[in-house]
Amino acid sequence: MEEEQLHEDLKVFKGKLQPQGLKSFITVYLLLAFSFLLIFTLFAVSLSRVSALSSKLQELPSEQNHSVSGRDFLLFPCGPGSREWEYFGGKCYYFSLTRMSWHKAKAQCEEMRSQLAVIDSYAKQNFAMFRTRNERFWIGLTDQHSEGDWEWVDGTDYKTTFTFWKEGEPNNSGSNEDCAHLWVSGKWNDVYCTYECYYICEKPVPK
Ligand SMILES: [Ca+2]
Ligand SMILES: [Ca+2]
Repeated sequence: MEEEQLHEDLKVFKGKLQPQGLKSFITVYLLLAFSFLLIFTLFAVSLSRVSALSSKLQELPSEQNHSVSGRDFLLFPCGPGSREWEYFGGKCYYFSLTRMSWHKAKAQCEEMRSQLAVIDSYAKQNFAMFRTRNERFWIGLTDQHSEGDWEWVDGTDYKTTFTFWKEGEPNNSGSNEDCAHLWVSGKWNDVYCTYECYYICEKPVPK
């Protein structure tokens, strides 16, 4: 009898214990699931932050490059790859180191995607004069097509534009002087076109 009673009590005890055990198991399971979810969420957030930081880091060199090119533009507005070109008044100028005839100089400038300089203002004359002191330099001015009718190579109207001829020039000496250059004083002189002297090329600032 006592044994039967013991079995009965055990059944009652198990019956009471089982739902509580199940509850605990579900609670633990839910806690675990919640923890996994939390860890996963934290991991995902961290990953997205790392990814954002990495893309920002990738942007940094390009910003740096931009500032370098900006600095280069300030130092070399005519392009860091062509430092022999000098900037003045929104244009770039090349002062040659070799001497040649006017036509060869004209072709040489064109080969460098430029033209013989058109001195159309006193400011530009001053700039050119300062750079060419004591040497002769061709400019883009000729009367080869019609004696006395001076023409700028870019079609700038000669008659209404600035001039800076040396006293007594142009004199077409020997009836053979059809090309203009800056004389040693910086003032203009007409001379025969096959004369060999330095030359000034001019081009817009590269974009
Ligand atoms: Ca002439
Ligand atoms: Ca002359």
